[in-house]
Amino acid sequence: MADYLNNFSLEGKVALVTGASYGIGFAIAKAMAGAGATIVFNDIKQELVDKGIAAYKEEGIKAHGYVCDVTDEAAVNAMVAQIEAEVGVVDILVNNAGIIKRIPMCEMSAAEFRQVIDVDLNAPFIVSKAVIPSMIKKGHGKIINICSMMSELGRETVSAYAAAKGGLKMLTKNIASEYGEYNIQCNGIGPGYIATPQTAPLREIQPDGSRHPFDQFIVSKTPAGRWGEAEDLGGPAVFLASDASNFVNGLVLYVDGGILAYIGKQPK
Ligand code: NAP
Ligand code: GCO
Ligand code: CA
Repeated sequence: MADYLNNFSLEGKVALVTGASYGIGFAIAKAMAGAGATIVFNDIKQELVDKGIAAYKEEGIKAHGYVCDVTDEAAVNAMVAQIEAEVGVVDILVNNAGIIKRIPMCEMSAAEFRQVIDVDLNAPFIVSKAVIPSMIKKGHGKIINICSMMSELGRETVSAYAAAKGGLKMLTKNIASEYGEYNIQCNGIGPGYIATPQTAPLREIQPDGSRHPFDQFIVSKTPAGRWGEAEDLGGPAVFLASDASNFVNGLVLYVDGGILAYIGKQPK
């Protein structure tokens, strides 16, 4: 039994998790470190990279942090070259960095729409393009794109984000199609509603002390009856980063407590 678990080991592998100073990226990186991976992460600001390195250290993880805006192709290429020189070739890429703007579509400017597409869709293209050549040379690679419920469903005010995450689902399938022959597997993880800074506005306690209406709505839409924790994504990420998933390619694995399977609880 124990021997079989070696298929889930990430010993000797270098994992780059973008935007992983905190939140989902941090939790995924922590799980991958627990499976033996060397962790590399980036963030836009040095202060956040420093905070991230300290947070990883507190978890007993010696992470390598780089300042890089993932939408800047030149900066990404320079960062990947630096990682290869200082840490090693990237075996596992997690395209995690992302933003959301919650604005009614007809009130959203084209610039705001483009900004979300830039971070949530263009950047995964840029970073994947930067690491694939070395993965081909090395004879293996894993790319995990952090998709969303909005890769499948829409809702008011998140048009740019849904368009980006829907596109990211198809970019995942296309990378899988185009590079599968080089033993590169590209899959997605579609988190449900996870308690991180990104969703904090949806969970704010109301002035009367009640829970945010959206908070109550999501709990009613989730069979698990709770928000996800970032740590809920660690196991699925380790699976998709390991040899245990070498014949899984082009999948988006939804880690949503059952939201996509459920029509929702009848209001009382
Ligand atoms: P978060 O708390 O807002 O963290 C996002 C991270 O990405 C931050 O470290 C942020 O750094 C970084 N980032 C943003 N833009 C960047 C850029 N241009 N270059 C480099 N780093 C950048 O979000 P999260 O909840 O952890 O979400 C992480 C991923 O999961 C995102 O792709 C999100 O869309 C996705 N997701 C989240 C949920 C959820 O319910 N939370 C569900 C499904 C999918 P700064 O702080 O410097 O901006
Ligand atoms: C929102 C939320 C969602 C989550 C996530 C769900 O405003 O609806 O932020 O988009 O972040 O993407 O999977
Ligand atoms: Ca942020």
